[in-house]
Amino acid sequence: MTILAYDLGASSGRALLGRLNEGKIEVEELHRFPNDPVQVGDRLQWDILRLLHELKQGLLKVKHRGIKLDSIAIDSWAVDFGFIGSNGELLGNPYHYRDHHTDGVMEQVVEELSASAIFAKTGIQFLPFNTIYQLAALKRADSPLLRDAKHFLMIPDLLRYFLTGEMFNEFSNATTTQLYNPVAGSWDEELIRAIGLSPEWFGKVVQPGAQVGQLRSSVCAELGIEPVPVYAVAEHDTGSAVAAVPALDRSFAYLSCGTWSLMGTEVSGPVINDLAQELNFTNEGGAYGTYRLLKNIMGLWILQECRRSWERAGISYDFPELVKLANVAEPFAAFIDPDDPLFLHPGDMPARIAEYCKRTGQKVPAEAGTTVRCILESLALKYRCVLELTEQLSGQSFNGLHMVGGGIQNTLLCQWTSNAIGKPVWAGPVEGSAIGNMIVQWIAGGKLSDIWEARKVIRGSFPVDVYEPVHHKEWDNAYRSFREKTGIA
Ligand code: ADP
Ligand code: LRH
Repeated sequence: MTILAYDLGASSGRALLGRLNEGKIEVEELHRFPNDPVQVGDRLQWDILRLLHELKQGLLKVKHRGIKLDSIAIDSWAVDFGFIGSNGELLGNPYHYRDHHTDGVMEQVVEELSASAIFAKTGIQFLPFNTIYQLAALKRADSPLLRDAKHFLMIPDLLRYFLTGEMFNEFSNATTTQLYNPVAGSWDEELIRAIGLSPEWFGKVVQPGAQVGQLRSSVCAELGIEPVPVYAVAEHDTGSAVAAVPALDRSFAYLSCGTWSLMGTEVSGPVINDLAQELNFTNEGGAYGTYRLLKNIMGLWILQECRRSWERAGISYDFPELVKLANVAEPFAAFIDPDDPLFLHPGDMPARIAEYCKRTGQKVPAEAGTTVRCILESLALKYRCVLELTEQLSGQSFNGLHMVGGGIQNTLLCQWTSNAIGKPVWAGPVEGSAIGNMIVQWIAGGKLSDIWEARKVIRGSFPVDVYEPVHHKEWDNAYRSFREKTGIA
């Protein structure tokens, strides 16, 4: 049984072939492409049609290899969306969640509706780019999009619609909107109306594992291929990544490490209480009744954006080069809180890091190596902080941390994370989201029985690199100084 998983991250997309052979998963990367947003005037938008084009390139590569697919599924980053009009066509280009049109909107909505009411209904953390605030921003700007909208689709829903002609809202992504009520098990119409939108736009919510169509005839005719069933999976990439964590214990801590760092634990129902709200944890829906009790950490976005700044200045570094420079730079010279709002939007990130360090009375990193060291050490220390909060909130103590995602190729970050938390880090697999996408397709196709069997199979199929903590005393001292400099309590 050969299946295709499309995994679209905020920095790149890929199409991976998956085969299940004698209880082992074999994965082959067929197609990889950049996912570069485009600035149009004041707006930052996704190049959604280019992404569709790349999905088709993946299908052509399958065809040219003479492979017959049993099924296909798509996962992507969360919160972003498009609207379909009455003629079935996409209205406008989806906005990027880092666009400035949401500036100040979360604060206004929270003032009007109250944070505790929104959290009680949704269990979702307050992030300024959540779908609810993006939609409220469009409403407040009297966007023409809202006049013509008939259907609301998240990014994977939208791409799936382009491929199949069928419109569904997938559950895991729907929960990230902060408009879905996980206790009621439906869109929260009251909340949708409260921000001035129409509940009719929000469609039927399907669970990961549901078959949601097949490749439409126009796509098959254009590419010269046969129809293939298309499944819904945990279409939120973080949902797929956590489904692929090769944990043996039912209670485990994870860090999905890519553009974002998502850290938390898996729970069997949403944890909606005062402490979760106070600590700003989220309860995102996952596959097979699981929820992710987690916190967003700004993650390797800061490094990606530094790299882009240096590139603009004519200096090209790849990630391994940057990691090497960090490794030989002065340790613990300066710290940032990666989650400071200063770092959310695209821009001159090295200058912002310098600004942050100046503002907090620290030595200003002067070149690439010291800047990258500051980012990676600060991330590792922030991971310790969020792991402690996860333990506090879930009432558990974890004996180590699972890391998955492209960021685990940064072995220095994995080692420093272990040093910072004083516990082992188990790193793997790199392509967590794509593999999580695949296991739901296999469970739906009857090839695997459930998520726990799937996790065992993943464990037996991919290497897990173990990092044991070293120099923990130094990191412990650094943690104190990190908290002092950044003001993190
Ligand atoms: P996303 O899915 O959010 O687009 P990925 O999971 O692909 O992100 O992870 C991308 C990040 O992984 C990059 O920003 C970079 O920091 C890190 N990375 C990728 N390749 C390497 C490498 N060879 N060495 C070190 N870090 C790497
Ligand atoms: C990671 C991710 C994360 C969301 C963010 C928008 O790719 O899906 O879980 O918070 O992107």
